[in-house]
Amino acid sequence: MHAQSLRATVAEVVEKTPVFDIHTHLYDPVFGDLLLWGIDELLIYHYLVSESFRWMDMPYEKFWAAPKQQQTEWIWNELFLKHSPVSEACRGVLTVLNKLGLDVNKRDLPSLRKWFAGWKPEDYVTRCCELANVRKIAMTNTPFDDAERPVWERGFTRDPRFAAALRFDPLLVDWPNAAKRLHGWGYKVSADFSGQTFAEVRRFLADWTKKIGAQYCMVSLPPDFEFPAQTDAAKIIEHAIMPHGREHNQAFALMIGVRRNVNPQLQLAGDSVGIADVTAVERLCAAFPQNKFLCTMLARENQHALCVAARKFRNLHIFGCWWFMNVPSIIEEITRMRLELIGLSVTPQHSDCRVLDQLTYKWAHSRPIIAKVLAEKYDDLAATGWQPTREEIERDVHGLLGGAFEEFIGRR
Ligand code: FIX
Ligand code: ZN
Repeated sequence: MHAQSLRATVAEVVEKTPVFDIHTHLYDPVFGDLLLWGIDELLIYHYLVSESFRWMDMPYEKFWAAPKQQQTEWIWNELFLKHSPVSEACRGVLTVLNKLGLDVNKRDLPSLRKWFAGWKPEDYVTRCCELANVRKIAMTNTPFDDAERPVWERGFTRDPRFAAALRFDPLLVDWPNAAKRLHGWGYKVSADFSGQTFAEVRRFLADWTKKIGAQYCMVSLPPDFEFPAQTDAAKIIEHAIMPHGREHNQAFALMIGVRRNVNPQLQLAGDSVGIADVTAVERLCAAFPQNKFLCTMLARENQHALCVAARKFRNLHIFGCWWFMNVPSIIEEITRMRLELIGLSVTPQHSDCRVLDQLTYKWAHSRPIIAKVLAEKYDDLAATGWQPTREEIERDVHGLLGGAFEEFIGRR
């Protein structure tokens, strides 16, 4: 294949290959208001909240006390009307509107609102999945959420496009309170780990894995996460999550490096980043070779060491350019490095969408970067005389966009 047509083929295959988006905060429409969508939700995305406060001098309390439509008007004014919306998160809103066929140049928020008001959520899921070419969406499902838990407890017919992932941050970052909640739900646990505690945490994990059909379980952790250690988190991992993972052949996803609430005034937008210790991940992988780990890290400084860790441990699958890593310059750099270090045994991206519509922009922005980096790599191979066939390109891209992840979590 000529270099020009190789690049065009890779770009086309990456566009046309449906994605399994392995980590989002989206919900099956049966969860009602938990599934966020539409122009006001797009504007009040926490990425935009923190960017708008860089310009606004109103007290935080005034912002939070206002109705949502007032908040989004303030954000729209600051980030779209008073300054050009060049940040990645602002550009994302415009990409969404553009892909939906709306004229962004009118800068007309009221008419955008009217347009969105005409949709039914179920139909809109279909539209967004079509536009983003997404075949499956992993939710983030936590029994600790009082709005979510009752829906699972009632039971419902699942929308097959949504996969479940069992999320349990409180178990590892706030064990004393998590223990109280588990106790309240009938699990015989004690805050001091005495008696049946670990067996009962395992029973909790098994019950919820079964109830929601969890494809994997997951946690986000601060940068000071250590393993091994004399911490609640390390004990629960060793004595409950690891045996649970082996028994149910369930991978454990670690998202490491978030410093929650560094500015509480910003609420959900107030979290920051810290450099973590990748050796904790290596030690987990070494101590539990029969367990499978998925991992993404928040600090740019950790990306190289994490990739090296994946070279050393086949039970580690790295994924995504998480949150502050999810900007084009860094996605390109990290994706290139990953392909150079571990080839195609990686899931380069997840969307982390909180608002359904964002599927469109997150994938529209990432796909061309993945295609560019991959085409460069094939070009380098072509220079040796190795020409990838179209079938090989399709196979490789399917792997990068969710296939390698499915193979990893399915492996025994
Ligand atoms: O912990 C997480 O899953 C994070 O992705 C979120 O908490 C975060 O707020 C986010 O939306 C990042 O993209
Ligand atoms: Zn997330």
